[in-house]
Amino acid sequence: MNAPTMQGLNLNAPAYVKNARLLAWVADMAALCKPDSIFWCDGSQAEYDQLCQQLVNAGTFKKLNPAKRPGSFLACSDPSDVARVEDRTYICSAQKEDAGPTNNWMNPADMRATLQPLFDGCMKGRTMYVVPFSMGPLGSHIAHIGVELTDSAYVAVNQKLMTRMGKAVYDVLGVDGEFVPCMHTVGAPLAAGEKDTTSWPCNAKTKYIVHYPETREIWSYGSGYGGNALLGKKCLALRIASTMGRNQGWLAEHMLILGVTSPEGKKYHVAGAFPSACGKTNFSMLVPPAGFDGWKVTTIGDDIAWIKPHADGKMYAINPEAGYFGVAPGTNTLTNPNCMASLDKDVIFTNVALTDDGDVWWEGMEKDTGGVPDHLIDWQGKDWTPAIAKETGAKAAHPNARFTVGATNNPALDSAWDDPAGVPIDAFIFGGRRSTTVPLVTEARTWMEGVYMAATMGSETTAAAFGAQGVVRRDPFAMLPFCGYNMSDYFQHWLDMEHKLEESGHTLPKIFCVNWFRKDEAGKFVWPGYGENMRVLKWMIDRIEGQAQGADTMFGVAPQYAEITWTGLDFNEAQFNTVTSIDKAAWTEELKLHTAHFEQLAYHLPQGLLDTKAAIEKRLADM
Ligand code: OXD
Ligand code: MN
Repeated sequence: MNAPTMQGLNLNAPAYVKNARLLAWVADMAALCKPDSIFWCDGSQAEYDQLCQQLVNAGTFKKLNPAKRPGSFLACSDPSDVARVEDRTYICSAQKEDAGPTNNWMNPADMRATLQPLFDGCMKGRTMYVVPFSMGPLGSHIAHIGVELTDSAYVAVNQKLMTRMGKAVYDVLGVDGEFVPCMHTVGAPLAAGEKDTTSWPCNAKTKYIVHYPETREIWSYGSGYGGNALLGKKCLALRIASTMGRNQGWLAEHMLILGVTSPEGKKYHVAGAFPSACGKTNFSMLVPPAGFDGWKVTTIGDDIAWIKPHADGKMYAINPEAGYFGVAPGTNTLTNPNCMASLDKDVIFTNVALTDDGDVWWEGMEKDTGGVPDHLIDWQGKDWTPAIAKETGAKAAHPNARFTVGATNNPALDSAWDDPAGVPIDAFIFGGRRSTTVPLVTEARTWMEGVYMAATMGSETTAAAFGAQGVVRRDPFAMLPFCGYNMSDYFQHWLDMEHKLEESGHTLPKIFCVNWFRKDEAGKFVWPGYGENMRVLKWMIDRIEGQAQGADTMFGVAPQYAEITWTGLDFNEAQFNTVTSIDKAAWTEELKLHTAHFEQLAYHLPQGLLDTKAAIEKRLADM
């Protein structure tokens, strides 16, 4: 096919790009955004190296010392562009009720009218990169294709690590295959002859992260950071995919997926939903502690799961991503040795600090090195010393600083991580960050009770999103910022799964609710967390195998002290009671918050959840 041309700009599409709709869309978008040139990414290593060098030349990347961190780079963003912008994120469905009360909404026509002038000429003076990617193993029946048009080379190279990106996608796409069009611009056009005065162009004033679920389009304006810009992740794999899953009978979830293999060689798979920056990456790469000889935990994914019921009676999950975009601060060889090993080479770091010998550093690394460096360049390019930090409180790394790394760097990568069929899920885990109230672990007695636990999950907010931190907000299924449709309809979709699965004789995964973050009266975490979470995972497996009796509580079945494997950990029964206790007064207050939460979600709220709440209230009253 001949490459279409417009306004003197030749599309120059490679001959292997044969999808008519894609070619027409790229031509339309180029006519709208008016880039100086178009670059068709093929996903090769040579191309990655070339773009990284270009980013070094532009000052966006600093090449790290190859003796310390081979193949790795540091980018530091504009201080206004450091996290997802939830208040600028929109679900533009035709009907407001379909976006629901938890999403920002504007009707599609108004939003298109708002965005049109912003995108008109937005790429002037820049290159438009055409980035084809597959979310999920190429050609898997669970996978979907997206194509991102972006004026950010930083986005293109990050997409190479985070997705299956490149030429092979066009083979799957063929002449008339489906793809999700993802438009992205940093929103900083250059006048003729003008050069960038910053190494992180973005639009400090105007940002829009927009989804049209009915037409499956994503339009992102003004930010170059993370989930705002790497559109395969939160925008496609969660917001757009959740609406696709609802229509097609599957689930797109904010969940890690891990494999656990017992010393006898029996393998289990669990999927776990936790709000952003609550340790999903750590949990997915967990190293079993002392006392667990022969147990193995392997990673399938650290952030997102796409889950489909299968004819063999099980739910199968794939990780749509191919890399990790994880929070760096707090990561060290004690909290996550597999992650630290993954970061040895071929990493893009964003907003961490630079050491004097050309390596990276972030808060938490001192636990490995036995102290903090005497001098660093902080994420904003300023000198940083322990004395400055003491005086000003300045962090060397931004609390939401990130690493981007391909999954194949992970020494604990599961052998089935790239299996197009996915892995069968034995249990779902839901967990928030709660310093009080919610016990260490309970198992739902029924699917309905599990959906209730997930639907009412609360969490103290973190730096992953712009805004106040440490405030408890309801984060149902850890999907609050990521559900692409009405949250109550989403609950119903989960409830419908039970019947769909039962009708066809399926085995439902068990559902557990966890909280690693209970604090004592002195404000200290009581549960050691990290690798020690294996003890909780083992109890779950014992429950799956019918080998732990548990104890009935008003909020599910809890472990008895003697049912947890304690070998290698000094954790007495009093401490156990502190993290597992159910306090009547605290739960009376908690249930008031559930009431308020359900009032907000009243439209289409499944009656079964209200009935479950009434049953919990009754059990609480009887306590
Ligand atoms: C993430 C997030 O980046 O949840 O994974 O914010
Ligand atoms: Mn996430």
